[in-house]
Amino acid sequence: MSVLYKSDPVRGAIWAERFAQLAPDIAFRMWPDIGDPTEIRYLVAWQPDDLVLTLPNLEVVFSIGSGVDQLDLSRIPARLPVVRMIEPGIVDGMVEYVTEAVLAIHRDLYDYALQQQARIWKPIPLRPAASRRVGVLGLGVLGTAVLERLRLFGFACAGWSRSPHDIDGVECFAGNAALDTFLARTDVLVCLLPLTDATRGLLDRRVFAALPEGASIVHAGRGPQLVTDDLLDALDRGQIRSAVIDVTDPEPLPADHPLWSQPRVRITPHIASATSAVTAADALLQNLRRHSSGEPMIGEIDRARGY
Ligand code: NDP
Ligand code: OXD
Repeated sequence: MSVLYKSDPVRGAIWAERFAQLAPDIAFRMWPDIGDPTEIRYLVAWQPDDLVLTLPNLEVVFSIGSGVDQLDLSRIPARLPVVRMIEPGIVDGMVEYVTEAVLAIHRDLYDYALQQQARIWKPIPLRPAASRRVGVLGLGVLGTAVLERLRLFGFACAGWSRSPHDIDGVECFAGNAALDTFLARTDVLVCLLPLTDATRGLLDRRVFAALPEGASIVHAGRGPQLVTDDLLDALDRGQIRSAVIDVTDPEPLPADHPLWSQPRVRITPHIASATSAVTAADALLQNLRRHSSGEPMIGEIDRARGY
């Protein structure tokens, strides 16, 4: 039985070593060295393209990342389960990124950066965290972990998801009918939604208008969820005060894009988090064991929902 890996070769070398140590019975192959295609039962890739169709005995397709929007599910036969990556390294990275972004907004660091450029020494009154309302779009693995950390600072925390959730210390809203109520109580909006037909273009002028005037956003979901022209307009009008943007459409963001020169926007190149080599190899091994013993795998996606 073989696992075929098609992604970053540096991470692949670490995985090969981990497999040799912990699962010497499983052959770990790195694309394009696929050996006998009939031996391959598992494929791990960011974008497998048509490779899936060349492996007659394939049993599972694993995404190397948390999201699966980069996969063309219509080209993966319906009989094959598709599993996304759930591993502690991705969670830790996202918790760090969003916590830093929310704290920077909360402590007025965008205002101080502008004041520094103008050599202005002018304290801004400190607001208690309890008076800052943070709202997270998406209460999945990442959104929940982020809220659990933000709650410890004393922020007034809320979250929005498709189905109802119950998280200690977090006001939970569910479904489209509750979106406006959630937005109206949110000073810092964090997006951690998967990209699906329902979330594409969600961060638009309607959503910005439903937030309190002067709200901020932290976007670490997927670029196509944000309507950039609407954000630029909302920034111009002061409806949105500042934005931390990790994902854009397209990526990389073109050098002449107007977002780059916005004084109250911070852009990072899709680095909010990433699959961490060792913990991800262990998560994959755990899923391979689950699959061979007939247990449900962790992170299997629902094709109908798209995440
Ligand atoms: P999960 O699948 O665990 O959670 C997704 C959440 O979004 C769920 O709470 C789900 O609701 C909610 N959701 C989905 N569709 C809708 C909708 N139409 N309306 C309301 N809520 C919706 O995903 P993760 O938390 O693991 O990851 C989220 C996303 O973060 C990834 O898909 C990826 O796009 C992005 N990401 C970005 C990274 C970066 O570096 N910038 C790194 C890793 C991930 P419900 O609970 O009801 O199903
Ligand atoms: C992911 C990402 O989905 O890095 O894992 O964006």
